[in-house]
Amino acid sequence: MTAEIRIPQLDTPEWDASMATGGLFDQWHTACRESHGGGIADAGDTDLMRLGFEKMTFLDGEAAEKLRNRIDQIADMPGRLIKTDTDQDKVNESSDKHLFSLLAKVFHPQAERRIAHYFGSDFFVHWYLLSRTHPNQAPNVSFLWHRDAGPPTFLNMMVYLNGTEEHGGGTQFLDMETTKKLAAAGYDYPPVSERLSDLSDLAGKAGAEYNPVDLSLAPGEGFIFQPTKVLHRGILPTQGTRYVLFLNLMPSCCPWREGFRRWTMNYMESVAGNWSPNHFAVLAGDDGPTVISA
Ligand SMILES: O=C(O)CCC(=O)C(=O)O
Ligand SMILES: [Fe+2]
Repeated sequence: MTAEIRIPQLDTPEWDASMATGGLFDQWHTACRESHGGGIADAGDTDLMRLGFEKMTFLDGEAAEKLRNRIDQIADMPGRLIKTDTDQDKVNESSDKHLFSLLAKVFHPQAERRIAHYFGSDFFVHWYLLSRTHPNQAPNVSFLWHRDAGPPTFLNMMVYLNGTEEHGGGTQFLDMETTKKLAAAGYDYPPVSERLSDLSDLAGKAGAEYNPVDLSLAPGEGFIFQPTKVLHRGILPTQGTRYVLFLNLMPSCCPWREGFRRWTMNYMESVAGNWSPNHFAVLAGDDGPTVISA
């Protein structure tokens, strides 16, 4: 491959610009598109492209229940449960075999096609998170309306492992158009302390629709969404624990199965703090773009 990706030194103005449009992450994406050579046009006009989020079934009920039990099982092992101040429990899956077979189920042909269509290239799983959220907690920052920071085009996936009927929680989205109107009215990337749980007043002033759908989900169903382009927020569970698998997806120059082999998937502790250029050279291998570090 001829494409060249130059990684600037961290903590320089060049690095700060790496996530801007046309910056390092976009350059990587362009190189991935080129190496893919097109040929993924059949996903058509999807909710993911039109609205910025899409509901989909990722796992069957049995697989969802198995994973939910696995979270409890890991959480019971000494030293494996990571508690946060908001009572969202997190666990790390240390078995690559388990992770790989889980991903092979989640990325069934329809899901894989949607994602490849969105990126116009292959993709890889940058990080994952297995989480348990207990009811009646004070909302943390993800449970108030926000957009995620990070490179412009990444995707997040959430797979609900137990149904919304069981826990009363969920995730709400506002589509890209509404999100744009609210940004123009001042609700763009508000500081965490100014995030709101209700945007109806602001939407009224902005001439935007405010009708976040509260979508009920069965075990194994979930969302794929553009977190930098759509306002979203978690809804805390009210009557039971909410079990969710999160995946963070980025463009890649090789298929996710190969990417899994090349890139040691991070377990994600802090979403916003995890952006780094570490994956570029690893994913590129000998056959991808040339990655040059400063
Ligand atoms: O926990 C949720 O429902 C929301 C998660 C979220 O904000 C995200 O994945 O970016
Ligand atoms: Fe988010």
